Amino acid sequence: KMFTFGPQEPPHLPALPVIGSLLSLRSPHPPHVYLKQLQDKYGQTYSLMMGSHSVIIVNQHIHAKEVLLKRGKDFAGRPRSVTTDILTRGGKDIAFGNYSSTWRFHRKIVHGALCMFGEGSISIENIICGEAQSLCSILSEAAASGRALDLSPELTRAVTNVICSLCFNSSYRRGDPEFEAMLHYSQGIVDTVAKDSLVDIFPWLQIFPNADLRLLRQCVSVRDKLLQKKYDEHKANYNDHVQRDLLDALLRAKLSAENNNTTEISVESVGLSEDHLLMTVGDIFGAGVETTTTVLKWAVIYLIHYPQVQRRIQEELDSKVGADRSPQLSDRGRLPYLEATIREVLRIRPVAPLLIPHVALSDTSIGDFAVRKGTRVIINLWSLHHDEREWRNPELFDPGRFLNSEGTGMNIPSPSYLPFGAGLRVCLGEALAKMELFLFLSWILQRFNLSVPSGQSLPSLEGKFGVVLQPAKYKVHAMPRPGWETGSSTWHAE
Ligand code: HEM
Ligand code: PLO
Repeated sequence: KMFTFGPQEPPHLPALPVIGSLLSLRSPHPPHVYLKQLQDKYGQTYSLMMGSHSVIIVNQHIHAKEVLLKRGKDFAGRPRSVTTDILTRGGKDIAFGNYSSTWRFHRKIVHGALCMFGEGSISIENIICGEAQSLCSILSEAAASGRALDLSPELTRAVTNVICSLCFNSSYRRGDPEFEAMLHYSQGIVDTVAKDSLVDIFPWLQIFPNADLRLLRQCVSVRDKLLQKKYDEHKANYNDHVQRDLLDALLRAKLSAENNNTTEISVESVGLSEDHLLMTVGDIFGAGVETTTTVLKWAVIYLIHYPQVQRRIQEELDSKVGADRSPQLSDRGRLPYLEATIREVLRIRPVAPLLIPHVALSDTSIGDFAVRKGTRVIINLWSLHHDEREWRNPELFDPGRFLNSEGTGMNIPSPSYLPFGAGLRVCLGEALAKMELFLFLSWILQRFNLSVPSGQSLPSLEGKFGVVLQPAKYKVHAMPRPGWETGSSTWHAE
């Protein structure tokens, strides 16, 4: 490819000295914060070496949109890493799999399966509302006995059951041992996966490759057994005329490919091997659980820190929905303040602060900078969402910034906002996640006031960096609002 501009490379961090200084630096900051700070010295877009790989860090929205949208196809690749290869059997999934016809095909199947649920008789909305109902009953029970609750396992189970319905047409009861095992392996994976690509320049991540790899392998093997079990059950009960869930949709594609082509090789080459199916459904299941749960946990933390925000959402709910029925998806347009709050949570604590690394598939460019094929590109979403030039008081939690001046509708305050990414690699679950966030939060806030248990300090706003940015553990006191005291939550919904 010819460049019409000078073949100028982005400013580069001095390789050895930086590693040297980083080694002696025990930064208290997580990678996304530190990479944001480095732009003061090197500019908004700069490059550095991670081990033997050249990596470009993008900290501003114009370059980010060039990478994701304008030259999206040039940057649609994914790098391989030891840990993601363990998780995905060498990239046979969607999120960590490189750009290929297989990848495109699997995205299409998942997309189609998710759309199907929008219309079907058991719509996503019904599934989510069913889970919101049982979540609220558990909060009521805890409230009646005056207990403060760690919401995390309850939120996780509600969210898991939604994605479990979509993927496997199944769900978990409280205390189900398979669910407990899932909680455990998934946390082990979140704590270890995808860290290896950063560890070269962030020695304070304190990864001990062997201990971490052992934990990862062990967790992945538990997960794989669960996936295999679901797969075998579905295969045994498969019926060409009834598509119950995502796994059925994937099986149907596989079986129809097998009928058209007699050789095993062709099924492998279009990416419909058993491995590919397992890894794709594993991605959707994993992403479906960890992302939405994390956002809900952050949302509750901010609602506890900002009781005035909570009250305003409740006033909006009281006047637009009332107390005689539960919120439904069609209320979304009438609850702009809740919508604005969700957007602000996704801004201030992005689920994936560095997205997933991208790779240049050919020689290309970002702005005036030349980029060689094979270069890795990290979009620092944290920088975009906390850019002082784009956001007034970026550290301040202020849902009002997403409202128009009358407070009646939404406002886009800055183009520097990409919580779900953009372009070819845009999140596949955006619509689902938004439905869940809206319904779970509206159901909870219609019925309860959330606060910190008496005598305890406010939950930390500090995130723990990993493949998702998780909050620390905390407890909540859920107090039924007038009219929603014990028992009445089930009354109203009927
Ligand atoms: C990818 C955000 C929920 C499935 C991504 C990416 C982000 C993101 C930032 C990476 C984009 C990139 O690398 O350029 C979020 C947020 C969520 C959420 C903020 C919740 C609020 C979900 C859910 C699902 C899902 C519920 C499953 C249904 C995926 C998949 C990818 C992805 C499969 C990989 C796409 C690819 O590489 O082609 N998401 N996500 N996400 N997300 Fe989500
Ligand atoms: C979460 C732990 C699961 O056990 C496995 C898994 C699969 C897909 C991953 C997800 C984890 C974390 C969040 C990811 C998702 C794919 C897309 C999503 C990385 C590791 C995001 C936010 O990009």
